[in-house]
Amino acid sequence: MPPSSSILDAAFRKAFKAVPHGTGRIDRARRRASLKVIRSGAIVIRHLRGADKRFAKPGLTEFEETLVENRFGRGTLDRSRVRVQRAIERIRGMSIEEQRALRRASSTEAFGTLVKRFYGRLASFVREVDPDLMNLDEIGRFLKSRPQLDPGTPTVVIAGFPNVGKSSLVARLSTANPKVAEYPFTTLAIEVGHADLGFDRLQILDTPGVLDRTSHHSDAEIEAEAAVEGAATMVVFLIDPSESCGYPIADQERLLARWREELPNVPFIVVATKSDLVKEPSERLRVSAKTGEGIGELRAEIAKALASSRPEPGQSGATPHVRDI
Ligand SMILES: Nc1nc2c(ncn2[C@@H]2O[C@H](COP(=O)(O)OP(=O)(O)OP(=O)(O)O)[C@@H](O)[C@H]2O)c(=O)[nH]1
Ligand SMILES: [Mg+2]
Repeated sequence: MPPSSSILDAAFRKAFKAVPHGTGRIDRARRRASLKVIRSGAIVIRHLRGADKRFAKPGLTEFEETLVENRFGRGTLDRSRVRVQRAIERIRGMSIEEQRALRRASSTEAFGTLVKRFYGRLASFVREVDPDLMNLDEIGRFLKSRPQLDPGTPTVVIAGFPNVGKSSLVARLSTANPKVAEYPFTTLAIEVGHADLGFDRLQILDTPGVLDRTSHHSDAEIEAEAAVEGAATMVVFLIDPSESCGYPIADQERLLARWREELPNVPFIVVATKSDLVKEPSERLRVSAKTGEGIGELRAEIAKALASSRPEPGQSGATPHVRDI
């Protein structure tokens, strides 16, 4: 059943029950008609506002915004919101116009015709936004199913190709206990862990592996990209030089280069993982989630990067990014 059907059903049912006061037959009939217009319009507006409420002030966090954009397409949410808001305005205007017309009319037939006309136009306005109401409902349910991030807490996103050891590292660094397995795409959705670096509580996000390609992203990859693009205070990017993950170093480096270019303001720490498997030295921090090598240094690097990305006291940069249309 399209959303408009239940909205209109509720509006017409309640409006029908309007009990007018007043003296004289014509006066009562006019008031009854007027009440039907006011009530049905108000009920529809309440429902439309309710559909938009989730997205109204204070708005989505940058992570949610990126997630919705990557998943549903750029502008989809804003277009639907604008159409619903426009429908609200039109219904409000139409209700005022119709009440004016009712005041001028003088027969019960004329009242009946005006109410019928109002109901017809109301129904067509609401049906027009059916696809938008469905969009808003779907996007709302999608966001509800995603992990809730605290936009005020610094967020370290652990990212990289599939199977490079992201979940193993997250388990070392945080309270999270993500699944680790020897095959790629074990992690399919973001998982949130918490850590304490002594001065600050952090959110540490384990993300699904991402392949370096610009189209045909899976839902898991979309989620990881949204975390990197929309939630990260900083990114810890893992490169597996042992290639035991199953992917060549060159491909992993390309993804890193692309993200760095796309996100020039986000600090990246690049880590060479599985150092217990690799003899060669590296200019990058060598870390092993297996033996614990490099974990202390990584914690210190994260703390340093966060301290330098922190805004000066008094600057407003610490407030989470929120936006409304
Ligand atoms: N030898 C060694 N193996 C590791 C290390 N870290 C992870 N592994 C192994 O690498 C495989 C993948 O580890 P995960 O932590 O699941 O990797 P991931 O990057 O989260 O994988 P996806 O979620 O599939 O993207 C598992 O078999 C781990 O045991 C390490 O430091 N040394
Ligand atoms: Mg994983």
